[in-house]
Amino acid sequence: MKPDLFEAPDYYNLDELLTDEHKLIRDSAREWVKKSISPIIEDYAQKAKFPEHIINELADIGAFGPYIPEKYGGPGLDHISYGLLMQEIERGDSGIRSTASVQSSLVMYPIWKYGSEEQKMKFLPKLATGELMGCFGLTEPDHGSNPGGMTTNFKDKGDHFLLNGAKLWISNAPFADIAIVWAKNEEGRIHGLIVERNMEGFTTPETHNKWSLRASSTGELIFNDVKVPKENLLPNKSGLGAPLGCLDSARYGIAWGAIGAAMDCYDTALRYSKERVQFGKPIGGFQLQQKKLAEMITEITKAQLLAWRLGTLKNGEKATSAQISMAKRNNVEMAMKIAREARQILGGMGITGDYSIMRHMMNLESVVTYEGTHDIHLLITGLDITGLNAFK
Ligand code: TGC
Ligand code: FAD
Repeated sequence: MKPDLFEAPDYYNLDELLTDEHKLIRDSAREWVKKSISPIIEDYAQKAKFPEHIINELADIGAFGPYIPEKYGGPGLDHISYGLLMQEIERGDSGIRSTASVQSSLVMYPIWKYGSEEQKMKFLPKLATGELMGCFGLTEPDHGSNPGGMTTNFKDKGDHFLLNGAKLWISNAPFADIAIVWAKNEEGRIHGLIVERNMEGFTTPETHNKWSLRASSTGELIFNDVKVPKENLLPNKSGLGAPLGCLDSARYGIAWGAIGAAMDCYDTALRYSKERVQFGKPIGGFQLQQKKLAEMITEITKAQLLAWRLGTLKNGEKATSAQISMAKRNNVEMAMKIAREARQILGGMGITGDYSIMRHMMNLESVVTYEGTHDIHLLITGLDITGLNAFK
């Protein structure tokens, strides 16, 4: 892959809206991506391997549970900081951002929000340092967009629960030490359970043959009469709203992350358009290429404003689930369109691994599907503005 010459676009001087602390966190993550991700990511993606050696470094830049309070080992940052971290990491690769999102929003968040004090003290500090890695099992083979139909279940056996079922498409599953698993009790009520790697009857086969998110490790979670100690049930929230609450936090991170992927594609295409000469002049001098680039920077700027405003709402605990859905949906689609257009500006070179664009383009096919598909988020907005539920 070519040297990483990334320069972040900031057309509306949005840096002025950030505090010194935000900029420090953002800039150190940006430097880390240049130093530790850009030189290796193409190779790992080609080999379809997750670079496990970066886990400690992700912890060092504060990417695991950025908003978790210091009492539990987190850095206690605000939501703009969390967003900026996701943006910078996804500028490197969506799969690496996935690992950070899952650890933060889908593993640490439910333990922090729904766990007992003992569970928080036992797991959160080790998750913050990467000593423990986690995954989140909601999706099942027959229940993706409709997780409320899940069939994974647990029965009360007196001194423990007995867990049976299967989860599919689980990021980090093949190497995770713990899994936050959503399952129904005998009354059909959804609860979260902390399932640990060494529990008998629990296996995590890896999912192969992905053309997208190749540097992220994806797998299944299979539960065959797994004995889960009762103290591993998350006691403070149940029902579908519990996992969906975690998704709000992860979707928020994706709304920022997608901007990172888009910025990288735009920056690469802009630089290439000024260097590549055809018909005696740089291709960036042709109106058709300028139209593409001008529309890209316009869409990136709009997405940045949306994410920043959502971050301020989130900091004030005022962001609604529907507002988060809108930002996830808009910003991922924006990034997909920019990746496709940027790829064309590079002509044939755009399909090679010498540049990051094709990898971003393929990754975004997962990002538009997971954490609620593009269509599901549209229906969430539709429900919010009409009051009419298209799901039922
Ligand atoms: P519905 O009847 O609407 O709601 C059930 C209960 O949940 C509450 N609720 C929420 N709570 C918090 N946050 C949200 N976003 C919420 N949305 C709904 C709701 O108020 C209700 O509470 P209560 O107390 O009345 O019971 O549920 P529904 O069955 O009609 O489904 C609604 C729908 C379709 C929007 C929802 O199921 C959905 O979002 N589906 C998409 C599934 C999804 O996003 N899966 C993601 C899996 S995890 C993943 O992809 C990780 S990728 C990781 C990576 O980054 O690598
Ligand atoms: P389906 O739900 O079968 O949807 C298929 C199509 O039908 C979609 O286009 C959808 O929009 C459309 N559709 C569905 N319902 C409706 C409707 N009511 N109206 C209109 N259209 C509809 N899950 C986890 O739990 N944990 C993870 O860590 C995780 N990581 C993932 C990593 C990757 C790489 C991928 C690809 C997925 C991951 N997922 C994870 C699963 C992801 O959340 C699901 O793929 C997603 O929710 C969609 O479910 P599905 O694939 O079963 O598609």
